Amino acid sequence: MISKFFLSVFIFVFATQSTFSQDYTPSAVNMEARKWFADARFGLFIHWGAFSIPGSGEWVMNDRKITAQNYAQLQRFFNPTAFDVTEWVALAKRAGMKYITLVTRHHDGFSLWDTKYSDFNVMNSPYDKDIVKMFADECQKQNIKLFLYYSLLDWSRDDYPHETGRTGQHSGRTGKGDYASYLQFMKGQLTELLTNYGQIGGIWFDGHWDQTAPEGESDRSSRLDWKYDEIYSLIHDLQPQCLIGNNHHLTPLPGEDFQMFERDLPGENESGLSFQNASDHLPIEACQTISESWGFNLNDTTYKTAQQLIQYLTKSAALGSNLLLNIGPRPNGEIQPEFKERLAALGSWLQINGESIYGTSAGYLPPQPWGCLTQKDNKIYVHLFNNNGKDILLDMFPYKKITKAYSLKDGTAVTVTLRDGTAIIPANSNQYEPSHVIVLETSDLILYR
Ligand code: H79
Repeated sequence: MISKFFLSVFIFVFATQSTFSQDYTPSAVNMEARKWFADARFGLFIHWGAFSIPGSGEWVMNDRKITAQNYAQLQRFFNPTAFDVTEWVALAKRAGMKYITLVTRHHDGFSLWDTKYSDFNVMNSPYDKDIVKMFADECQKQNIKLFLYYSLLDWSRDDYPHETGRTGQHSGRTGKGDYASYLQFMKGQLTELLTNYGQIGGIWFDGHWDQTAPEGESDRSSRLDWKYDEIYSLIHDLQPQCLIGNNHHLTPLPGEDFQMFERDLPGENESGLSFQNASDHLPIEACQTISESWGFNLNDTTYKTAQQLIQYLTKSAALGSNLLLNIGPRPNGEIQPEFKERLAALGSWLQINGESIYGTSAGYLPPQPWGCLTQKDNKIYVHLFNNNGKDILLDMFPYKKITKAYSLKDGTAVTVTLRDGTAIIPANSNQYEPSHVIVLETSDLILYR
């Protein structure tokens, strides 16, 4: 259990900051930030930038084989006149989200802030405003943490080792890749991001897989030595509380503070990308889209229902994971009404049922066909998705007694019996509505796992 783990670690770990992540000992503030993060459970992912303009998703440059030179034209069109940072941040707040993870530079290389290390940035667009700064200020005002997505892969720069890259092969780059130079560039940009925008909740790296061996080769290791120890110690030296995660689909490496899964919950591999085991000691975050695509896509009109998303959030928590839910706003700065509606529904549900999500740990049983469990202190939260008119059986119930049982939304008592170590919640003749939460208050722990 994460909470138990933190408690024990807090006792033994002091603020020792190692220079190299190989022998990384997280600082006390970093441990505190991990605890905050694991309790937060729900964040907003924002994929937005120059790639939003063509309306074909954030991989458009690669997918349509656009050269870096031609793609650079998008900088002249980036002018999101309808963008209202106050409204975007408020939308996340109303949805019950505790943090925002903003794409600051995706694989196309367009930087959303005032950076001196690349001309391909928002200040050279007609919009001419530092979007990271706008988010940093507004997130502080509305008391929500800001995390920054940062791509390790770059389809536009010559010095990125594109010769060994699996993607971006139609960028028309003729200059030779030079990782020493590219690493300097990334360090410069990360230093800006961690110096000019106040406290940053975390850095979310992506793109490692671009340098891995092709499908079919058993060696999944990187062809490139990314020198993560240098990157990670720079970040932790600048902001020790800043959490580092890397979407490399591997077991977490030294220096990383959380583990992420893309379009999968821990233990699943529906995306075909999630081969890694879930960490038993780091906070975990699953990221997922509301529609199909991450970045704005005109063809993408299939939205998951509010009910599916509520249940995905619940299942994430039941597996001990956060959910980072994505929106890919329109190029003009509008957010699709379909996204807004779903976020509002999640917010309304959390208003009533938030206690069963925030600060909880995984259920003692894994998710079941009827729903799943989360736990906190002496409470077990039973999330009913669909019991199909059948009794709910909680086998190997870890407590001797159930002192109280009730519906979370209105406190109505629920009859639950405990027989031979199985708690039985009888099928309700009125059939519970989807995502109904029943609280079981317990005493006398039998086993804790
Ligand atoms: O930012 C979003 C995506 O753009 C980015 N991560 C999320 C959060 C992302 N998209 N795809 N991926 C990460 C991984 C993609 C891997 C693959 Fe491939 C691309 C599988 C097949 C093509 C490169 C080539 C890696 C394996 C083969």
